Amino acid sequence: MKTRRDFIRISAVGTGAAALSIKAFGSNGFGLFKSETEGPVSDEDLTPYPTYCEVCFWKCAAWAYVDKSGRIRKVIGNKNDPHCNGRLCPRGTGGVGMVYDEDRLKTPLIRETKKDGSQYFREASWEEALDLVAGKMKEVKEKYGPEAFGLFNHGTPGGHFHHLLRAYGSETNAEPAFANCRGPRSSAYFSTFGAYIGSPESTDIRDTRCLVLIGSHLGENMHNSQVQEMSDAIDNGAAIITVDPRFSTAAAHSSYWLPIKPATDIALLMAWIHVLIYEGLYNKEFVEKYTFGFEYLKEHVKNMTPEWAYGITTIEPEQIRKTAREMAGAAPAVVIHPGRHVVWYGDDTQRERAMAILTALLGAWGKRGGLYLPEGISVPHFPQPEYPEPEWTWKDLNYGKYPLATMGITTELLKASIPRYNYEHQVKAWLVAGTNLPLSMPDKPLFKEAAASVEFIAVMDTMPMDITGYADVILPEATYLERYDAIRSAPNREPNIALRMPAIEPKYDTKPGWWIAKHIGERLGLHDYFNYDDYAEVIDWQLKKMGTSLEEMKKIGLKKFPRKSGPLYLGDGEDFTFNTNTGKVELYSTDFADHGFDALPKYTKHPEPPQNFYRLIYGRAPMHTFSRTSNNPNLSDLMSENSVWVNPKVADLWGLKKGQEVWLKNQDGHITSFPVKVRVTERIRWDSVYMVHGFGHNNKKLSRAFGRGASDTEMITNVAVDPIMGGTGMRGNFITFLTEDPALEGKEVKA
Ligand SMILES: Nc1nc2c(c(=O)[nH]1)N[C@H]1C(S)=C(S)[C@@H](COP(=O)(O)OP(=O)(O)OC[C@H]3O[C@@H](n4cnc5c(=O)[nH]c(N)nc54)[C@H](O)[C@@H]3O)O[C@H]1N2
Ligand SMILES: Nc1nc2c(c(=O)[nH]1)N[C@H]1C(S)=C(S)[C@@H](COP(=O)(O)OP(=O)(O)OC[C@H]3O[C@@H](n4cnc5c(=O)[nH]c(N)nc54)[C@H](O)[C@@H]3O)O[C@H]1N2
Ligand code: SF4
Ligand SMILES: [Mo]
Repeated sequence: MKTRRDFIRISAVGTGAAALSIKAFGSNGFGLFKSETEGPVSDEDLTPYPTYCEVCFWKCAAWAYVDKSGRIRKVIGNKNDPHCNGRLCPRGTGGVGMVYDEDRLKTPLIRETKKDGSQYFREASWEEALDLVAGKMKEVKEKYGPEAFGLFNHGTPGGHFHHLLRAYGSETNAEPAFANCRGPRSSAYFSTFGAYIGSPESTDIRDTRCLVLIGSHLGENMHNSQVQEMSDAIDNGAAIITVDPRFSTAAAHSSYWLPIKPATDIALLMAWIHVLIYEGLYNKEFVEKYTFGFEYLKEHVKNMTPEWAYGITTIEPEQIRKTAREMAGAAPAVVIHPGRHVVWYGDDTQRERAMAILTALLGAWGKRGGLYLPEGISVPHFPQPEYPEPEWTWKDLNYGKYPLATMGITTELLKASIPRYNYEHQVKAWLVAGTNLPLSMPDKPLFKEAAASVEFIAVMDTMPMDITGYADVILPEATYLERYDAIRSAPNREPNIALRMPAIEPKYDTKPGWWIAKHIGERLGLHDYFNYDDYAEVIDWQLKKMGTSLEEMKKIGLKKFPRKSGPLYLGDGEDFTFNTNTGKVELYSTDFADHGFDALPKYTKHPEPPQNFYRLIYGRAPMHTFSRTSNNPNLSDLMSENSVWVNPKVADLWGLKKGQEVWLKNQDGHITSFPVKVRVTERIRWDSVYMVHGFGHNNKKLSRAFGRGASDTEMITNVAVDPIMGGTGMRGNFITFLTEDPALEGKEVKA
């Protein structure tokens, strides 16, 4: 029988220790993967090179071990790294599959049109590809100004292109990882505490007595160190409260599972706040000393009783009281996990505010077992000229609409690319670096229209992902194991940095992102911004300024620095000024009030699925990252397609059998391009269906991923926009089942 612990533990790969017991992951992580077939090799015959993982944004520091023939044999976590503590998740371990995937982009490609109008990509030299991009950048600058050249980016590769565009004169950029991901929590926590929730989140799960997961599906969502800490917290007897309409991995290890009716979380949160206040369970010292607006809040939640919330959430009043008391009993050592992909229903900043308020009432901010006080170290700027000041930026695209957005909004950049939206500022060309927009942007028709509207698209990627199909020129980047990149520096319990250096030479005719950006920059006369021959020079200069060097970092991979900001936690009764309008934790948000938004969160009812339709909810699988790993030879072996989770009652009603292939059709008549297998399970509520995001690829060049499973994104055409920061709420989409191939029936297929 599984123990609670080994189910979610991340493997200590390389030591042969018992691993995460997700079905497909064996006892010796790396042994599962293809390189093992080349025969065993002892560690003495391998050379380790420091890197940090790029399979997801957690960026775990690691060692890539290379054999004498120049082949990477394994990637193992750096044991000093607080992101991973020496253990990589299955995706990080399998990351080497990105290098050896024979479907990789191998050479620059340029779109050509034949006489008959059909189009294809032809192989090109770097000279030609870089000339083409630089030429278009010059042309756009002359015709429309540099601001009209927009950038979509994600992860480390985007950073080099961001630098290029800033030097060129544009700050028109956006990443799906903001408005399609964590944006609402940034605005909510900032307006409450005057501080952002960074990445990794400053959750002190290690020492918590109670962890509250509201949709955060840790264990499937593989935030590496958090999953490890959660496993330890469970062993130490911490209570886990999971709120999820689905019986998630986390729910299976929880003391309480609250199978909430989707879209009603704010009602539950307000009822918890009601219980804490009206049963006198909140932290009075914390509230008195540090907060603003308690009396308003008390009055506001007066009638938001557990009985009121029961009618909305379907969670029994007694469960609501019991879980609130559980939190109060553990306070201040309570983590209300802020979540990460929090764009659900369009009122997400308000839900995040309610979570922040709950944290404050429990006195869990800046406390052991709650949220700790993170500290990072800044990496010095390499000597280069100031960037030119653009005439307009992403901020102007949001202006007057989403006042509390802290970054560019991807849908705004798309709309600004379409003339019929008549934006004052128009986007005419795109650079896309490390983001797969067709699978990550909701409202695919909007994306397609925008892509068809712009004059030029350059895509830098490692794989022939769906986005590359829209490119005029494709720039093949070397994988993270083949290149230098920016120094990783992220806030944590202790400031720390990690180095990424090439473990092997780039395979095929691929180049590192820094090299591509530099050679475009040189062609634009921007040499002063690219005043180095090798990015190693930049890193060495920065490291020396920080009191170390490239030479030292090559040996250690990760370096920690002493804290300068004081202890990890707030002392009892210590004075502290918060960076808000009132200098206090704002239970009542003056910032929201000033902008005409509700200063206190309130529950709003959202549309329900029509008859014969079910709400589409989605999430992660431990062995995949979005759409980027579905073709990875190691990881597709572990999970090659997704399925649609259907409650047995619904399956009965429709006569659906386990493993049967169905097409999904949404409320707007869109049908999935590919069928998906049914998984009949009690683990999902009857009013919803669930899918793992990242499957249903449309590009035939992905030999393993093409047509495997279905894309949740194709079903997300209704977007509930958050008025506060422009987040794209994606869970207000409803699907029904088609049991016959819609193409055979001659029905119109919109995708
Ligand atoms: N393995 C893996 N891990 C990842 C990633 C990955 O691709 N792969 N991606 C990373 C990224 S970028 C992000 S942003 C995070 C996302 O991870 P989270 O922030 O944890 O994800 P969410 O999408 O908010 O939550 C998904 C869960 O919400 C539940 N849910 C759906 N509707 C509701 C609702 O109305 N109420 C409640 N309470 N729950 C609901 C779903 O059943 C599912 O279990 O994961 C990160 N970790
Ligand atoms: N339907 C739906 N949409 C979603 C989500 C969802 O759950 N469902 N999740 C949302 C969330 S939380 C987020 S954060 C976003 C993420 O959305 P994206 O930013 O689009 O993330 P990925 O799918 O990881 O796409 C990464 C792209 O980068 C490429 N890539 C990988 N490594 C490298 C590299 O080293 N160099 C270069 N140049 N390219 C590389 C991959 O091949 C892939 O094309 O999606 C959001 N959209
Ligand atoms: S959590 Fe996994 S995929 Fe993400 S960086 Fe760490 S090892 Fe890589
Ligand atoms: Mo995300």
